Amino acid sequence: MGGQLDVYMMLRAKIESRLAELVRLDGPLDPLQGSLRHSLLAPAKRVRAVLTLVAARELGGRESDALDLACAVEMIHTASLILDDLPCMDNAATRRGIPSNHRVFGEATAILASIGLMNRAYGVAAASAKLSADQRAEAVGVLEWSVGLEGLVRGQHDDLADYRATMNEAQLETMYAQKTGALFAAAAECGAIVANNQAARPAMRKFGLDLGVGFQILDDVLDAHATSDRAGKDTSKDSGRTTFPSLLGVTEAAEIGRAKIEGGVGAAVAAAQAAGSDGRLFTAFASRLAEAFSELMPEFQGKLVVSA
Ligand code: GRG
Repeated sequence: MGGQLDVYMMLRAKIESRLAELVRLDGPLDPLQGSLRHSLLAPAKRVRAVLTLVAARELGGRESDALDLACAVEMIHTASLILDDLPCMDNAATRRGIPSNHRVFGEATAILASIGLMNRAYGVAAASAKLSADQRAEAVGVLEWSVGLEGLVRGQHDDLADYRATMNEAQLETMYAQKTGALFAAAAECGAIVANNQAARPAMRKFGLDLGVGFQILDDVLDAHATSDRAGKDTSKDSGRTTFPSLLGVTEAAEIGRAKIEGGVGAAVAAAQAAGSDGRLFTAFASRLAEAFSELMPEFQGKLVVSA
């Protein structure tokens, strides 16, 4: 978050410590528990969960009230990464700088850990003690939308389908909005729910979708451009697939990703201002999201700047 990097790190630390509490062991560490922890507690940016906290704060709520929903979002994201890495999907060897889940624990345990994590996420959201029953029900509904047939599951399906090879830019963008944007959208909308700010929900959904699409495009640039060591996960997985970099080249794709992220900021800032805050954390969050890619790809240094 630019000069507010420390704010980002502080929020991330709160999320990581609450995640560890939420999956604390009651009994011995068995392979299933080990598998779940392997992915959830591995080093990660936690961007979606931080977005939930930022949105709650900017829209008139309290970060502390949003912490469990933020952790639920992160659990769903982690569950999706475990599945994404499986041999039947991306067949990735590395994730979050360590071996992918199934390479350590086997496919069956990895799948079960992913389902366990997703199930735990809904449980955590439904039991979020700082929220009213209505808020909890709304949050669970938003999370369900983001995972479901208009969200991650649909996007991932279309990503793997044969017809991906002939997708044009608009179709790719729809698929990215589902596979990646929907969870960002749910993360931001959960912040509005925590803040009891119904009016801000459409703006948060749009903000999240734009952030997610831009983030996914930049992630494709990273896949095409960076080494696995730098990215902390397998790269060149998109080789031979239709992506923004394959259609437009990495430079133009990176600019479209940056612009998409920037495009969502105005409405988010306006929603924050309507709630009596200045919206600066939204701008800082979006610029950090884009700038994180230039840390991994120094050749884009100074080219992924986002402003309000
Ligand atoms: C049932 C939860 C569930 C999912 C089923 C497998 C699947 C459908 C969806 C996968 C969607 C997917 C992997 C999208 C890619 C999103 C993306 C850009 C991931 C990388 O996110 P970062 O960079 O990673 O935030 P860290 O490791 O920092 O969290």
